[in-house]
Amino acid sequence: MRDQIARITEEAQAAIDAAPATPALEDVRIKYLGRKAELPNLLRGVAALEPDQRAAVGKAANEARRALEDAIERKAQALAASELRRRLAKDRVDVTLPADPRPATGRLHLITQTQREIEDVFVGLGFNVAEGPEVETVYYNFDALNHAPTHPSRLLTDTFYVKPAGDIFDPNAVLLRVHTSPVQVRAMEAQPPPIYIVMPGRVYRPDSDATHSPQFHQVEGLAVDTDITLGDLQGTLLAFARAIFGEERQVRLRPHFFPFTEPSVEVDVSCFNCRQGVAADGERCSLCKGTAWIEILGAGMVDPNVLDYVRENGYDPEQVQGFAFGMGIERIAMLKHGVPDLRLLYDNDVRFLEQFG
Ligand code: 2NM
Repeated sequence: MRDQIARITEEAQAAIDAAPATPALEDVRIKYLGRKAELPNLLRGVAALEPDQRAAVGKAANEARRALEDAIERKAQALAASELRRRLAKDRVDVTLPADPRPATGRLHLITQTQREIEDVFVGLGFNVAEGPEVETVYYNFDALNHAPTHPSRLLTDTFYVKPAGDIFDPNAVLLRVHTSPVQVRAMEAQPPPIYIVMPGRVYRPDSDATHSPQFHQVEGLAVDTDITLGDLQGTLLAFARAIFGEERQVRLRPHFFPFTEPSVEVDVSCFNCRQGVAADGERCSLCKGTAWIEILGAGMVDPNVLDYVRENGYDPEQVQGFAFGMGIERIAMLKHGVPDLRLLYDNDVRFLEQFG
């Protein structure tokens, strides 16, 4: 019986060594240790032996079984490890390979592109860029900008009030700014003249149609120094118009009214789509409606009353004067790129957006 145990052990060990993969090793385990295998059967036969041999043979058989179990476990681990290594090598992916087709890269929204283009023009002329809060007080949005208590844009129907909704004349009442001009007041409070700044940002008015959105974007500008004239305003805006709409452009100033400037003007740029209002096909130009001019912004000389609000900060209206201007970024973008409806800018349809930039 001991010989039999030795022969089975030797044979099983050779089979374990030869097993090439996990399933083959499992077959070996079943063959040598399974319910119908020789060794367990032998163990059952130990009971029939002479009592003086029983213990020794039983011990040898048990040891042989344990040795085979250990050998199979070691081999199983070695096989599992090498099989995992092989699978990892085979499944290797080069994550640095470029995708095919190449995924589309994003781009800045047309409004952001236009805002930055406008900022760049004024930075090139020596202006700084300033930003400020979109939630403002009546003081900064209206009072300090020389808006009379009766000015219509103060009405509940023309401004988004936050609180208190009741008293819209309280200077501390809170609203969504209707223009970026409050930033100019804040900038003048923070810095004495000379000051040359542009203020881009979101503004809010309760209007909604093909040419008005309740939230839109403005860039306003302010220059205050000891010898600023309307001529400086005109030259600055001419440089701006040429940088944005082409070097052949002219500008035209027409009298207008704004609460915070005196005199105030509306500014037109010469049409870049026609000659004297006549389009290339001989028809009346559709962009300027045959007028040869396109309105692009409002401007004027800063009203002394506005400077008086920040007199303590160095803005004595007897000593300094300034010009200011304001434009809608959406309007500039639409004119420059021929966008027919303001809402295209907010629908975020990629077929529209990917045409720019
Ligand atoms: C405009 C038109 C005209 C303007 C004036 C000022 C300030 F603060 F200096 F008084 N800020 N913005 C201004 C003047 C804005 O936008 C159409």
